[in-house]
Parts: sequence; C-alpha cells; structure tokens
Amino acid sequence: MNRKLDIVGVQIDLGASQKGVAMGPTAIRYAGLKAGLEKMDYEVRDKGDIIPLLDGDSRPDMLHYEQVIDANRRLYDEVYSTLSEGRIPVVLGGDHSIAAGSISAVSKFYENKGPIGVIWIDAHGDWNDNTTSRTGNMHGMPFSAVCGHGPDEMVDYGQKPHYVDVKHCVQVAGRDIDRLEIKKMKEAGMNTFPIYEIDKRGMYEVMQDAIRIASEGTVGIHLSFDVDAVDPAYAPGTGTPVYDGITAREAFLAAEMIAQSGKLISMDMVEVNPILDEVNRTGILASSLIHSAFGESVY
Ligand SMILES: [Mn+2]
Repeated sequence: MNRKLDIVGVQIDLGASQKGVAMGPTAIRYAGLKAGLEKMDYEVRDKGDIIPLLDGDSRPDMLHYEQVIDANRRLYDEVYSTLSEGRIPVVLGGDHSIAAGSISAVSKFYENKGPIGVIWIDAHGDWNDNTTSRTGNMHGMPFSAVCGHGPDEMVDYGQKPHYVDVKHCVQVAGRDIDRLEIKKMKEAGMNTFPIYEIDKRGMYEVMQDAIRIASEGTVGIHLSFDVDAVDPAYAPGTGTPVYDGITAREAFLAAEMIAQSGKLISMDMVEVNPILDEVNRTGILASSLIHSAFGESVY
C-alpha cells in the first residue's frame, strides 16, 4: 500500500449554521494526527490549511456560496496535485461542504482508470440541493453534488466534473434525513444503511456490505467521515449533533474494516467543533479514527 500521505485542512464553517468547525483541523492536528501516522511508518507531509475568502456573495438557497465554492475549488487543486504526486490525501474539515472539492478531485484523477466508491459515514444524508434544502446550508449538499445531483456549482470549476456513480456509494449511520432528501436519494438509487440496520445486523455485517458495494468494480474507496455519525456522548464537539448515534467502538470497527479492505484511496474527516468540545475529546476521536482507517491496530 501507498505509504505517502498528505494532510490538508480547510478552515471553513460557512457551510453550516453553527460556527466553530473552522477550528477543526487544528484540534485534529493537536490530538497527534501526524505523529500517530508516522509511528505506523507513513511518510506524512502537512500541506497546511485552506482559508476561505473573508467575504463573498450569498443567496438564501446557498448561503455563503461564493466562499464555499472558492474554498472547494482550491481544495480540488490541492487534492488533485497530491494524487498526481502519487500520495494519498487526508482532508480535515471544516464543515462537510469540503467533501465536494475533495471527492471531485479524486473522481476526476481516476477518471481514466475506473470509477471510485464512496463510503459516507454521517448522521445526515448530505443529499440536499438548493431546491430541497430548508436552510440553504451547503454542508447538507455535497454528497448529491459529487454524484451529479446538484448543486453543480459545488463541483464544477471548469474542469468538466467526473461524477461518482451512486451504485458505488453508501450512506452509513443516517438518522436525521429530510423528507425531500430521502425522496431524492431513493430516486437516484443510493445505497443506505441507516442506524436501524446497524442496530439489527451490527456494524460488522453492515460494513462488509458497504465495503463490497464501494469496492466492487472500482479503483478504490473514498471515506468521508462526519464525526456527527458518532453519538454525542462520545463526540460532543460537533455542530449538528443527533442523539442515539453509533458508539465510538462501532466507528473504530468501521474504520478498521476499511483499512483491512486495502481499498482506501483518500479520506475526509469533518465537522469537529472545538468550541462545543470537552478537552478536545472529539478532536482526539477524529485523529484516532484516521489512524484506524490507515491501519492502526492493537497488535
Ligand atoms: Mn455531513
């Protein structure tokens, strides 16, 4: 497996109502992200953070769209150049809107090799667009955008987007998804493993299916991990908490299984909010989950 990693952060919270996740990259770094990866014999380069424009246009259906899209365009360039150098991108949010730039770059980079799979672990669907969103918050839209179900502004920077095929995509641990969003996901044919599937079948079986869906016929898996998938008891530092989520152990199991699949080609860790956190425990959890996804184990 490729042992060269690039960390890139995005100090953005303009895609969310609750502010503070812009400080997420710092919290995850301070939790020991780089040192932990180096201990596992990765060569790690930290490319620093993308900082959004100080001002920009906004619309009620896409709040702060100019700043969000500009940051995503710059992230796209960073992730694409990392992949071009034969390295693996580890993207730190920031709010989840950044997955638009991140995944677009991965999908475009592998365009001629084959499709990519996406495993999206999140309490929310992130399948809204600007016509279905009740808030205009763009962190609720990136998953649909990368699949070509809008808003296209989030993923089209003039590069001719290479959309991800929903048949290789999985939503895991969903428990707070809007009615219109559900309709959109169903119509598009999204694969979903909501929280009750995890209750019924356990995380192990669910992740076996998720990994199969995202890896069969693909060049590899992009993991987009929103810490709000985890119950606020373990991850209090997040902007859009939803009670009764997965446990920290279930999150680790999911990450470990992705590592063991050998198919991980890139990842995002998003929505850590240090303002709402307790002595950085959510930052530490996020950092540790990245370590697990890249193969950290007890023995
Ligand atoms: Mn999310």
